[in-house]
Amino acid sequence: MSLGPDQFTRPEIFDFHGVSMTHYFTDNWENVQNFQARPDDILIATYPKAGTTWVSYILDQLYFGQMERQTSVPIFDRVPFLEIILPSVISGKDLVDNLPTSPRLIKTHYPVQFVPKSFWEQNCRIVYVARNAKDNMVSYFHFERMNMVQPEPGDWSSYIPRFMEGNMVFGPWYDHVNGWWKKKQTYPKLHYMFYEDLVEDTGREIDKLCCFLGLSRSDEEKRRVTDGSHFDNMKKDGMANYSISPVMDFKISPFMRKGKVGDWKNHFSVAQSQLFDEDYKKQMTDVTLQFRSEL
Ligand code: PPS
Repeated sequence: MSLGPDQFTRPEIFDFHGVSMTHYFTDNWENVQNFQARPDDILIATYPKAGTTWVSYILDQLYFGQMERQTSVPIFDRVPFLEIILPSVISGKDLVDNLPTSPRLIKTHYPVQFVPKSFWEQNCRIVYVARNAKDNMVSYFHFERMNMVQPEPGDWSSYIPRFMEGNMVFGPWYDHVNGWWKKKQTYPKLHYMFYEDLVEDTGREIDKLCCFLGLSRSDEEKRRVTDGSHFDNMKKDGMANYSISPVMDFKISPFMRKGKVGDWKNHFSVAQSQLFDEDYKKQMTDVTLQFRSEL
């Protein structure tokens, strides 16, 4: 019998070294902390729902675009999720260890302080993607509705305070984006990018990525990656749209949902938005880190 969403149990959130987590991302903690990075590994780090899959797809295309793997291996196996461990499924860490590619592209949602030390020791390149809080929250809400290994999200009005309090898997959005932003000041091999910039001009952001990664690609090649990674194309791509993930129920919501900046306006009431903004100002005091919630 093949695995499906019914076979998984929604987890409880608990405090883990000061961060809200679920056991699907902590059960393999020791092994993950002892992970041996290689100097050419590339870590793609994000708060959940900030554009991980999009940037994974772009990097995978830039490095391995013309290979047969792209049409036969799902993105979550090409760019494994380091800390995930689900029953009856190979762990993310073992998937990374078995990757045939070089460089290895590795996904994580860890806050910066959880990253295994060998990434720092090996001076690996890291791409961090951040997304404005309101759209990030909306996307997370719909994701928790359809993903059976996430906690039950409840209704929207109770979800907003939960997000503001940081009682989310992988902890508060605020700490995550700030923690990685601070790291950038002392770790030069970290490229910090924004989902909104990618939506505004994907080609420009791909140029910046190539520069950071030391990749020279022809204009034609970069155009192919820009067009190929368009939301509509990725949504149709069975290897990129998560349609074969065993834990997601697409009858509730698709993984590739809207891909827009500003969808929060369809979810927040005026009063909810005002309350959120007031709290945001208190939590986000570093003026050097600015997000755009509309374009
Ligand atoms: S996850 O589960 O944390 O890895 O999810 P993640 O990939 O970080 O985020 C999913 C959201 O990113 C949107 N997405 C895109 N937007 C624009 N263009 C492209 N190509 C693209 N690919 C993924 C996806 O639709 C989710 O956002 P929402 O707002 O829910 O649509």
